[in-house]
Amino acid sequence: MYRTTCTRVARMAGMAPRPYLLPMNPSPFRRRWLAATAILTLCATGSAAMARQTSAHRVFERVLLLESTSETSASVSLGDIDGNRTLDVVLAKGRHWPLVDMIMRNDGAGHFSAEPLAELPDRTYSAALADLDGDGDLDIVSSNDKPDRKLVYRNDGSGHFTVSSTFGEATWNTRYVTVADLNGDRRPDLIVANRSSNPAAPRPSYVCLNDGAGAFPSCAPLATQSATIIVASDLDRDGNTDLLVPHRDGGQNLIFWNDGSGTFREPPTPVGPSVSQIRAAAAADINGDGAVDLVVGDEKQGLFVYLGAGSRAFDAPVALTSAGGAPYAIAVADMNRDAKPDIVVGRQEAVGSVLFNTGGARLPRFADTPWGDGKGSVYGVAIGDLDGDGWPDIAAARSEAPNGVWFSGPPTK
Ligand SMILES: [Ca+2]
Ligand SMILES: [Ca+2]
Ligand SMILES: [Ca+2]
Ligand SMILES: [Ca+2]
Repeated sequence: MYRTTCTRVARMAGMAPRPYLLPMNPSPFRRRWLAATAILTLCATGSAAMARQTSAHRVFERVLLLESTSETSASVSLGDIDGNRTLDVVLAKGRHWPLVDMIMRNDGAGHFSAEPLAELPDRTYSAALADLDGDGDLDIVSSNDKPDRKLVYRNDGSGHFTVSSTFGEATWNTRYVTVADLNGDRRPDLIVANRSSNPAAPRPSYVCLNDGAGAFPSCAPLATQSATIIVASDLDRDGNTDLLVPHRDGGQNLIFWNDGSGTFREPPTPVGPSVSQIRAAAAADINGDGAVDLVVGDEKQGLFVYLGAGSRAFDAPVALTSAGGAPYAIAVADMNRDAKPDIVVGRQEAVGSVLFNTGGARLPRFADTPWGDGKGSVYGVAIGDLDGDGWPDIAAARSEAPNGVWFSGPPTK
């Protein structure tokens, strides 16, 4: 039960749910860092008894800006990079313009010290944390845009990183990378989203399997046109992690079904409107019926849920909020510890939303609590308890505004 709950919460938090992250028999070292992650914080607080005591909504008013400058960041990731049981921050910076990626070490009370991930600036859209080589510490994979190489950084165990290999081609228009064990060997594989805004010149996204030692020597294409996010989740609950590839530039989203070997031979299933412009998406069982649902943020249409209907089918999109501003980032996590997954949204030049899940029946319902100052564009959000009070906080990667953390607090009234 414990493991099932933790796996579900990990999925809700948008974190890789496979055994390398939550092993049945973790090594002592891995057990230590697992204990320090938000996953276990969420798990530990997700019991029904706790839920009854803590169902009030939370507010996100206390802010810590992580930098004084307003640059171009697109992604933030959380994990204990140095094994001291605190959740550290990795900021992917640059987008089209080269910048140095940053690590922010957390003292456990939500105070951060910054250091560069590497000396050289590059055009990084996202950086994902995972133990790629199986030695018990979190490594980093960064999805640089062309013409930069796509990099794998190995952790020495103390949170110092060196480039150990590259993956894919430097010429890819890469916008995002995520990690999941696609072939069941307990090593995380890479899923890489590439963009093309020209329908006449589609660009495939790619799956790059782990060679077992944390390198990714070959990649296989997915038949896609343009993507800036890919969601790895077992969407049909057959035990194999599938891939939702939302369309970024005017086409239809596709789901690629994994046969368990990390290959995707079946024709992909179209889902959602025939015209989509999606930057952000997540998968989780929002309404608690056992079927995985899809949450998508369409730049022009707004925020929607596609409820899972079973048998690899999804219901028509349902709009989630009338709040303005293009949704650029989405995370799903239980923000008020009532055991229902909530939705955190970051927007372009508008305040974000925490959509507290108040539903329980077939159609989901939400209470919209704003967060953020509405400045800049929130390209990435990550959820975890950064100040050690047991409540999940919001870390935001922004462009044209400083990166920051919005801490969870009790309602003021
Ligand atoms: Ca490692
Ligand atoms: Ca599956
Ligand atoms: Ca559902
Ligand atoms: Ca909740």
